[in-house]
Amino acid sequence: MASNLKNLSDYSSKNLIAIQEKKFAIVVAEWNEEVTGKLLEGAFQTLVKHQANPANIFVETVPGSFELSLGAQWMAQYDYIDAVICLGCVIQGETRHFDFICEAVAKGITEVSLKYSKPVVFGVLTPDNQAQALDRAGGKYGNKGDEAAITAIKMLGLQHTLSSSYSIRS
Ligand code: RBF
Repeated sequence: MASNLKNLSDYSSKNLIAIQEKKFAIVVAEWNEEVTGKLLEGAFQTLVKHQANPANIFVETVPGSFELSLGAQWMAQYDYIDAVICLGCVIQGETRHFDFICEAVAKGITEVSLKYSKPVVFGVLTPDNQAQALDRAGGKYGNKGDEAAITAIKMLGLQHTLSSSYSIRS
């Protein structure tokens, strides 16, 4: 579904768990800071709204979205980090940079997630222009940062459900 048909800040309660004890890393790109700052605000506030302790949310910045994968890896490698949320905004330009960055970061984030077997969330906007980006960073289509935080919580919820239902069967 295209994001102009969905409000990114709406979500169901499925797999939402208590996250008081969970530790999160948020890695945020400095490029398009006026957008990524709003994504960060949304992600942080959503975690806190779901009872995360602000002291358990570790925020680090990387220069651009291309560097999100390595930033995520440097955070995910710590056992105490339960989930990593990557936030960036890559705006379609006139060069092929857009394709290279989007492809690299999508692949890189997936690899980190699988390598450490923990949620590493792709909270990266890939709009055609800045107006579209702002519409999805706390504007009329909600906030991609909220959605990224909810995704992290739901994946931790799923992990919890799976570990409690399958571990007793072996
Ligand atoms: N980083 C982003 O996060 N979003 C962008 O829209 C973005 N556009 C870029 C366009 C050009 C022409 C270049 C050179 C870089 C861009 N970057 C962008 C930065 C990129 O993610 C990375 O930090 C740099 O390419 C590293 O040198």
